[in-house]
Amino acid sequence: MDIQNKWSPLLAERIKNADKSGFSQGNIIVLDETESTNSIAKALAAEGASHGTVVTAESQTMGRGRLGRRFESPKGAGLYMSVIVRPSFDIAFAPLITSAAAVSAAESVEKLCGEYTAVKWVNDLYMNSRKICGILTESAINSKGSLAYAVIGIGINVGKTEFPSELRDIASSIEAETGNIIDRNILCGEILGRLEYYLENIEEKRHISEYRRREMLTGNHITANTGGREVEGYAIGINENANLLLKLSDGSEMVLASGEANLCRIRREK
Ligand code: BT5
Repeated sequence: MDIQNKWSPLLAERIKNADKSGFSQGNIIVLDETESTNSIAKALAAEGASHGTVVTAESQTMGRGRLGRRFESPKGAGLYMSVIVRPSFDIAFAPLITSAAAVSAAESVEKLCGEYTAVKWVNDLYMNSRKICGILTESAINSKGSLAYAVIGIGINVGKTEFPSELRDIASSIEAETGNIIDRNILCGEILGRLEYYLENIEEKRHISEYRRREMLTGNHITANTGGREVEGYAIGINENANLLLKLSDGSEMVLASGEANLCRIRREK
């Protein structure tokens, strides 16, 4: 079946209608193919594009993850979106943007497909132990040291697709996990509404309780790479700043602000 027949195309007008909050104010750009929606959004932000501007694409040839990693973005099968935000809040709250986006995306996915959607610290969404979404926030600081803008990039695997062999056991899609084909325009609109709410309330950290509830490393032995250092420990939970709290084997506690963490499959806590 032709991809474009199976999945309804992205349309700016339909995203606008689905964005009940009006966050984007109709500033929605839909591209067919691009290198990376984050790159386009960053260029637009540097030229002065307004708060809430959204860039989406049917496919990305160089979709980016963290640390220059690649995010597979096959045509029509995913929602690849980048949102420009010009926050009024203090830069001290900037590290909370990704967790606010993760909760916005998880709640939206779950609302539309009915399947529990977990968050894996710090920037991934999982369904049935497989990654269905990754988030990449990139920000720019102005000469006064405050946040000029941030670009929140969200990639969600919506339709069933063939991933490269190295991802076959790791990645999945909403359709593969639930059988549901959801409309990416509506998903995008749902995410925008929640994103606006959680960003507006970031100083009260309104999203943190939901982030905690969905976080899947908590209560498990994990390995983490932070600042180039490998550590192993028991994930106690998430603090108010969306940091991961780790208990090490010597009984000491460690607070991880960023990094990469994975379940330690051999030593699962009973
Ligand atoms: C991420 O990085 O997962 C963040 C991905 C952000 C993508 C969005 S799409 C819109 C916007 N435009 C962009 O250019 N980027 C953003 P990270 O945590 O570093 O994970 C990357 C790793 O996820 C890769 O090394 C693979 O192992 C795996 N991966 C790659 N493509 C995937 C996919 N489609 N689904 C699930 N896992 C994937």
